[in-house]
Amino acid sequence: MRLATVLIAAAILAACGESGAQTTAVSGGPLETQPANGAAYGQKPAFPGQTRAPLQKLGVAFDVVTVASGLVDPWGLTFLPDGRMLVTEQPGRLRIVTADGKLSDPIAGTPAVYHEGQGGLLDVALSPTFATDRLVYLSYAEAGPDGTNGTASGRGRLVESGNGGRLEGFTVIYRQAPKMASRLHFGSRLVFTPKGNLFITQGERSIIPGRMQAQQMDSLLGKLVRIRPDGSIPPDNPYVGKAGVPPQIWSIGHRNIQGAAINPANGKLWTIEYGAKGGDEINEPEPGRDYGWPTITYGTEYSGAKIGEGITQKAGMEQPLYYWDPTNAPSGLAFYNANLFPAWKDSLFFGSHNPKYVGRLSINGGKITGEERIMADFGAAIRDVRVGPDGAIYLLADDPGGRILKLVPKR
Ligand SMILES: [Ca+2]
Repeated sequence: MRLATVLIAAAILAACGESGAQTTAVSGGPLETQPANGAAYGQKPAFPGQTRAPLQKLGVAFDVVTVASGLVDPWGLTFLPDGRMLVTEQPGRLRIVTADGKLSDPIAGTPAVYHEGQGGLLDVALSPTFATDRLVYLSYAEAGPDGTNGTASGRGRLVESGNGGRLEGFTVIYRQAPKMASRLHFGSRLVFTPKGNLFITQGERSIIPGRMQAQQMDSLLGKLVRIRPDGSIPPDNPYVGKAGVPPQIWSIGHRNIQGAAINPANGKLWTIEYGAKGGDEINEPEPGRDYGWPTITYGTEYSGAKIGEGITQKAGMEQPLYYWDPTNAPSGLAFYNANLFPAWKDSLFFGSHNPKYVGRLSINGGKITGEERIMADFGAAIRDVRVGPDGAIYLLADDPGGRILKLVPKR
């Protein structure tokens, strides 16, 4: 009976789908069939459809093309106006990559990074007015005194020369505080809003003193922040003028956000957040809201122990739009709205590290209505997912090949 209902729903979805309905959705029970870690503590979703969406195989045929290789731990990718790419390598290098895969020399003038554990050079983004200002924004892990470190962001003007170039006048525009001695949970993605403000995602540093600060208003740990491009504070940020609260804060209670993108349907930021053993989440973070970590969360500690009181709901704390248990270890997030793959319109893609695949989610009315795994047999952990100007999906493979891959329609 339940299966029949789902199949009817899928048929209606397919019938109502956009012009691109050249494929037939195959749908059924949930994609995820493994037991949830949180089941040991009686965890249940807060609303129907919050987890374990129906498997929805669109059957889109694609080829995986290797665009470039030889990068070391590529982490972030963005496109220059002429179709070339800027790519970060976690050890601390920024390179220009041509559409046919030639790597430039490392761009000079980038900041020194703390390259241990999950630290290093992380995301890269272009100024919304790059055509005139040539500004390139970076996020990275930065060393501090006494073995401490933390997430930072800065910008410099790209000047090309020879087989590379430099970032001129690199200036720090944001520093997470306090810095902590930890190798983990730096975030970090950079996303400009349609109005030109800059979201910086980050983490809570993983160690317990950092984790507990995700709920502490005088700390930037475990917070999503929003600034103006020069580092100043947007006057409509939710905590402007609140004594003792850093005015960069947008929302609180986050664990480690390594994927973020603007939803073209409503212009709002969506984030994908790394959970512990289960509890990876998708959120649409609203200003001044508390996303719960570590007070409420799905899943468990890596040990299997409960996290805090083991609760998943609390008044004043927000529920994720969607969550996974068991985990997928997500990084990179991209809405697909291009024409190269009509059937993938209105899908959300993310990279997964464990297991290794590219996730595709169907979105309908702001809800996750279907889920499939593509490239599950490919064997590469995916660090970043972007949609290119050509409508292809570009992936950074976090594997020994250090590859930029792109998905194009099967020939
Ligand atoms: Ca949460």
